[in-house]
Amino acid sequence: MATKDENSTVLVRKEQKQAVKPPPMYQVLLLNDDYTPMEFVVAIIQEYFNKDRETATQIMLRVHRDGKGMCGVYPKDIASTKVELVLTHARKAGHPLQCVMEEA
Ligand code: TYC
Repeated sequence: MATKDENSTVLVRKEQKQAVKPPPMYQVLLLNDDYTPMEFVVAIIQEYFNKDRETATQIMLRVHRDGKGMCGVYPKDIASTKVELVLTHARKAGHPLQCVMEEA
């Protein structure tokens, strides 16, 4: 924005630095356990993380092998809603599946 001082000199304000950072993003992870059926985990990944069956199977197998695996990256409120939906679904079905979020 341009203004004038008392001598009519045109003063041009320096461009302000961007003050607003993009919101932090959160990874949603599934954790392995010995009891939740593989097929149930695949269905969960398909339903809540919009993956096709093949991708969901790969993610499930990674969790099974490595102990945890990433299902997606989202803004905080969406990540936390997904965690809650997954946990509610798993508990209703009687499975101990664990789902957590961490800053990406
Ligand atoms: N380990 C489980 C089994 O052998 C399968 C499993 C995979 C469980 C991923 C949880 O997040 C998980 N039935």
